[in-house]
Amino acid sequence: DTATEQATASASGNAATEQFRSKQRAGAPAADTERVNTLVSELLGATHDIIRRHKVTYAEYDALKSWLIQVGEDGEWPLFLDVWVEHVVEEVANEDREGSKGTIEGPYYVPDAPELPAEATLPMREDEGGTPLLFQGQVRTVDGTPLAGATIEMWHADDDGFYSQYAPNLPEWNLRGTVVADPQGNFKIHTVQPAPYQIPTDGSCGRLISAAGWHAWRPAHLHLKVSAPGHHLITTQLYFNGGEHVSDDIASAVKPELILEPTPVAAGDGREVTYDFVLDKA
Ligand code: MBD
Ligand code: FE
Repeated sequence: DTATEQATASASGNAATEQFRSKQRAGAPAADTERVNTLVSELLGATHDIIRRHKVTYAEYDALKSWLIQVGEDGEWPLFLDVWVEHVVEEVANEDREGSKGTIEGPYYVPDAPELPAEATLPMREDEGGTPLLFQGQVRTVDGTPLAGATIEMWHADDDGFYSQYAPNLPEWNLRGTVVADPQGNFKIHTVQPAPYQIPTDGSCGRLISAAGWHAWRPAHLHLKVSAPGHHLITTQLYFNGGEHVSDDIASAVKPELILEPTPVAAGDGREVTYDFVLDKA
């Protein structure tokens, strides 16, 4: 009975694993023996140092082994890696960019969301919960030239903290869209404010979080990919000033440049905010 189906760690984890596999088939780099030797040797060396320094026991070694096996069974490798590792990969990948700051993609991006005009409402349910939010801005080059026809892909959790295609009973493209900016690079996206996101507590990542005494929360966030021909795509997330967990994101993906300060709209309910994107030349 789908009406009573629950969001589980293994359902969302295995969906993220499948999504990752279909993306990866398109573009895995060839192995570079020298590089693999260096990186894997250093990773193993760091592990050996930790074992010696902390006198890791067989019981702890076996606990690690069974946890690693279970991460795969839960499909939670994308979640684990994107929460605890991706932020440093993103930092290194984008350290020379001059344009807008980006941050991690996370495990819940789906390509080819429905294309929408420059002023649009993201696909949502008739009774979609959450404070209405108008997110508007302009896409420009580093020297200030508007980027006509730039695309702004946006995806985010709903007012219950769930992502379409990773939780049951949501329309396929709920709160996901590809907005095409107008000839001046402008866009206006009507959506609803997402809720903070709690990492599934019933899977392997949840077990790690409770075993280590951490919390499982990410601040409320909008995910975006902004691109234009001849320019570097920016993958980013935007947060809400004063929101819970903005200063202690479990995924370490908040930067000061990524915090929005929406204001109440003059007429009607809801809030609005303007945020511009500056893209580097490719
Ligand atoms: C998310 O929604 C997310 O954006 C990241 C990075 C990790 C887990 C869930
Ligand atoms: Fe997210």
